[in-house]
Amino acid sequence: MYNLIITCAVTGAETTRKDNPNLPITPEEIAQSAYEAYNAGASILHLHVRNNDGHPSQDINIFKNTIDNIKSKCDIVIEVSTGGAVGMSLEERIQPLELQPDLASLDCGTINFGDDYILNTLPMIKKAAGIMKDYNIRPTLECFDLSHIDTSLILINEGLITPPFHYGIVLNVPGGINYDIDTLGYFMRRLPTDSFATVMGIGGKASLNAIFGAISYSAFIRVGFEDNVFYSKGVLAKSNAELVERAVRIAKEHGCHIATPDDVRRRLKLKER
Ligand code: KMH
Ligand code: ZN
Repeated sequence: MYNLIITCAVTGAETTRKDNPNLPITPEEIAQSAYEAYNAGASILHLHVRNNDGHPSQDINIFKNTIDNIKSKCDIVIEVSTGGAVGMSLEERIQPLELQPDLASLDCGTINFGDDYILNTLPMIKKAAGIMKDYNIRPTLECFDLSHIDTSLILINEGLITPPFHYGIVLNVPGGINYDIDTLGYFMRRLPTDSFATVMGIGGKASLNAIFGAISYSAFIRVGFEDNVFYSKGVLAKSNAELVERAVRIAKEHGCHIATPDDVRRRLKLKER
């Protein structure tokens, strides 16, 4: 059975304390939540940060403070978000790349995002990919739609992205493409050979279904408050770690091994630290 990588997205940009009062917001809270998720079995942290009033921010100093805090606790692989929050400019979103993290999300296209939208034109995507290449940061190619996979192929053909390719398949964003196993299968079949893929279902039901779907395709899992704040229907999750613990239980029942951060570094060929 395969070695399964679990990413935890502990905060996100759009989730609020109204959605779940246990949402970590300050650098200290985010670091503590990341540490608990790591102890539960997460080997990658997908990182967004907030400013003092809880609003999403891509401020490099807040990222640095948070990353330093996390690194003092554990060696979880850090994937900074360059998606940021809806409405942010590309320049604002790419600030944390200067910290040269292990991984960064690279959103591969434009799509509805609830009542809003996320904007990623081809020139914007190429610019972010070029900076990641210069800094030797492995992108997680976040695809919210099938067309985004085709866009990633353009980047690959132009040499902006080199193997091994790590995809993030994001299904069930409101206004986007719904999660179901057939749809996931279609996405998986469209990936370049020898790609790695992490599957994310947005919302309680899709998030849980996506765990089973990912395992059935020998893919990786992402859980956390960015994607889903519920443990079960109408029941809020107590912590990000609780969601990771459940993913670990399901994966182990299937016979999977749970990847460590060093496994991730080796398999995704991340730069030497
Ligand atoms: N917050 C969304 C607008 C990413 O991190 O790359 C974008 C997002 C994706 O969360
Ligand atoms: Zn994100």
